[in-house]
Amino acid sequence: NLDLYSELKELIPEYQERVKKLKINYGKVELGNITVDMVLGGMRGMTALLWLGSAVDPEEGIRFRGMTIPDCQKSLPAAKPGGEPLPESILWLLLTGKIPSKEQVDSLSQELRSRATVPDYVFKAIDALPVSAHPMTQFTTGVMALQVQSEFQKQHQSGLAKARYWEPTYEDSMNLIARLPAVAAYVYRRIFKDGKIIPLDESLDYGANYAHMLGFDDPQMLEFMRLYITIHSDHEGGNVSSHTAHLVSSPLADPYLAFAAALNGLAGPLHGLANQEVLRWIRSIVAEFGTPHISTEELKDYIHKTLSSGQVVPGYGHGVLRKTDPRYTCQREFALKHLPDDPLFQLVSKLKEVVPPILLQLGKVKNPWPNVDAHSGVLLNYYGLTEENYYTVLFGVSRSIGVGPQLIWDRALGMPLERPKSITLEKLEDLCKKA
Ligand code: NMX
Ligand code: MLT
Repeated sequence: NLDLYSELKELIPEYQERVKKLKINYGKVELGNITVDMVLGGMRGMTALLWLGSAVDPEEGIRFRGMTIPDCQKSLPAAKPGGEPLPESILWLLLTGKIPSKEQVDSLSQELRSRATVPDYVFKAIDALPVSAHPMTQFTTGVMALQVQSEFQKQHQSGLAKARYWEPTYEDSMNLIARLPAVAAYVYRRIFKDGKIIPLDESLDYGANYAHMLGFDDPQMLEFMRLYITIHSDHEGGNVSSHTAHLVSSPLADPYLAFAAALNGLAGPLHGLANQEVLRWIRSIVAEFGTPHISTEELKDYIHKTLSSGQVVPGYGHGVLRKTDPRYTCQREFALKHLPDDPLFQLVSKLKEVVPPILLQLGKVKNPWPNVDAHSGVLLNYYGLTEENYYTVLFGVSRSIGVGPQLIWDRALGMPLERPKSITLEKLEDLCKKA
């Protein structure tokens, strides 16, 4: 099949059968015990969600449908031979579990461009906010305004049968993914440039078009944007943004409503906003010493100062990972290839040596290694996207490519309303005393 919809339609009965068999034959199989630590510790290590697109191994990091980032770089269609994967490629892979051909990816690029028109009232809704509103607030407002065109909401109100829920979810998810770059680019240009919209270029792929609409056309920046979107797309189901989208869509809130909620979680400084915080922190180091060429001792002092003021070191640590994030590593490889002499890149490299031993000394940090956010800012900054308050919007656009497919599968597999049980403090104490 050249088109994604037909490919998916063929796959759905097979997956439905697999899930049905699991429910009937293995419903009582235990996946682990729930402990007090899990209830009081943010549900770490508790396997409680079905997520098709990707899985995170603590030691190895992300695999997208079983493929590591280097596998994706090797096997997924790119804009040019040996180039970075096209975001359309990862979207196809996440939704179907299959590596697409270049023709399939080109057809998906075309489909996304054909869905990309954003109604004028979306820009007007953003315009109602002060320019000083945070880019994530403006972006999420745009997403809420896009919801006006939800097919799911419309068809559900007209009595759509449950077996067909996935169809308008597909429409909404694809429209959402297709329209986000124009909304996100508008936010950027409104706040930081002249406010004029740069129209979509019919000859460009998804990642390149987003960069182009922001106002960047350097071919290296376009490649970086393709890589950036690909690696930020999905990180299994338990991270705050993906989990939020899954939860909010479970009572049949449409993909726009679910994704806007996800973005609000992404805007938290311990999640997606960390990329903004990293560049702000790096800039504060440079400002303190008046140069990016800082000695190891000076850096150590600065890190201790950050920690003793009660702040976290942004870009370090993770809820699941226990090694350096492979998304950090692939950005480092990109930087080594294209900007090895950039002073901020060199500072980021030095931080990777200096931060982990200090975090380890604290004795409580489970993962002292850098995560995805420790690196992205210096690359964006190098290519001229210097406004760090905008960085989480880039993460948000990318995350739609992981969330959209799962929302479609949630409806195709008839996933129920999510409603875990909670416990009172008294009951918890009572149970513990008896244990
Ligand atoms: N700097 C200082 N302290 C830290 C850090 C850090 N980078 N990472 C963890 N800790 C502390 C943490 O605050 C906690 O302290 P306390 O017991 O006093 O509350 C303790 O170490 C144990 O935390 P962990 O179990 O290691 O980490 P957890 O799973 O709770 O949290 C993060 C994970 C990612 C929230 C945490 O590592 C962090 O705050 N990192 C900095 C922010 C960041 O980079 N976030 C981006 C994550 C990736 N993303 O894009 O979402
Ligand atoms: C993500 O990409 O969502 C972050 O690494 C956070 C996570 O996985 O918990």
